Amino acid sequence: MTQTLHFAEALTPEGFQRDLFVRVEDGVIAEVGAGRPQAGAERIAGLTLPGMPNLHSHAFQRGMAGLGERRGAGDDSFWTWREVMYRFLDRLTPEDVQAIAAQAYAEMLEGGFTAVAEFHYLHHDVDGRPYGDLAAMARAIAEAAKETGVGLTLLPVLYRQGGFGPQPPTQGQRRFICDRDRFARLVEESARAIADVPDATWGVAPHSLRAVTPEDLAFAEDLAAGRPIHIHVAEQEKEVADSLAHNGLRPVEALFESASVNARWCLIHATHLTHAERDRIAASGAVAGLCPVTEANLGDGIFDGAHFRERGGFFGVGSDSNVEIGVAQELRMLEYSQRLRDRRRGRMADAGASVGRALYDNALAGGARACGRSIGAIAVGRRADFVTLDANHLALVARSGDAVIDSALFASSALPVSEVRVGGRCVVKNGRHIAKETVAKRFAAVMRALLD
Ligand code: NGQ
Ligand code: ZN
Repeated sequence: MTQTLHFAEALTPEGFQRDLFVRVEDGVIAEVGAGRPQAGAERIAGLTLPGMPNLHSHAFQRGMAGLGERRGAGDDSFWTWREVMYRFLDRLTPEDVQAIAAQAYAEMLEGGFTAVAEFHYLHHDVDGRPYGDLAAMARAIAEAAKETGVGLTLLPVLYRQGGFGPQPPTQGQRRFICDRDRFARLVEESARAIADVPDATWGVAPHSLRAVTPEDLAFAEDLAAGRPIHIHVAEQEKEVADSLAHNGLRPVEALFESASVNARWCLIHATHLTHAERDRIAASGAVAGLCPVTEANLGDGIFDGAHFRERGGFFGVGSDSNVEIGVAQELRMLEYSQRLRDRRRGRMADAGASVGRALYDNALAGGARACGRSIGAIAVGRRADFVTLDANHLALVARSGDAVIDSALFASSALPVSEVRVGGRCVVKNGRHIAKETVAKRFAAVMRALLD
């Protein structure tokens, strides 16, 4: 199918362009150029940006947003939150997961994310035994992506053990566990499950250095065979201490020791790093997968974004626990965390440059790399993923160029989105997802049944 779109203004790799014509063939940008209006071209007002990839999501956690905000009897931490999370996922069926994921993905699209890398570890039935259809849960994710239109990178997670040691899995982790053979089959069947999701792809995700051995890592790298490979790393200080106690290495050191970390890798969180580790990740071409809203919510700590960026490190953002979902929230929290630590402003941009633009451009490049799909720019050969901002939004009045992005990220609680297209298909109109009602109603029914 051919579409011609006429953007009033759009951000291309060459900068902002007015009256930009884009020809889309089967969801992919086939031609970009300024020119005279063409008959049949659909005109799109406002400023259009390339859609943002969301490089890290656990979609089911949208259903427990806010439920981890009750302080426990003792010290409240990431680890006590994790217990609440395990209790929440205990009873979820594939139908529940599909309903919750669809809601999360619709909100992502409304918030400016056009692609998601789903870090998927809830594999098995409530008793810990595999479903008859091994990829039943992966299929639920695929269906949610298909229904909402978000671009999907599915990352089946390899989870072998409860913690360094190895410790046996706890009761709360029984639904995640696979041996290598079963995992290989799961990956194969997950790949089949996404076959009819437009332009979807897959990779693999060893959950963390806590949950796999160095041998498992090598196995996961082989299975990924050139595709994206994601891992949680150095999110919590206790994790760093446990790693040191286990093998004398910090988590990032251990990772570089046992894997060939390169541009295919996405290191989620990477919060607690030495300067040498930070510089090593930057030099490797791996993407730092930052989830600033979740990292704040869980009390993780602050990634050294300012220095990582100065060293040419790739980074992108993810909504992770989905406690709140939106491009503006993540990028703003990333910049603000640096400001609060450094007591300075403009941490994530070069001297004299727009902070919003620098954040947006960097997160596009890092996010696209982490998702392993041809996305992240309005350019020939890329997917036609567009986010159009509402030019009439009060936060954007009388702004132009970079100032629009600055105000959209810093002066509006959420990105002021009017329209979103994924692979050329319009999925958000007037700021609302086209299936919002259906998706929200099903989500509410599932939540009532679960929490009653
Ligand atoms: C997860 N989430 O897998 O959902 C993790 C928590 C863990 C974050 N790290 C569980 N934000 O890391 O063991
Ligand atoms: Zn995570």
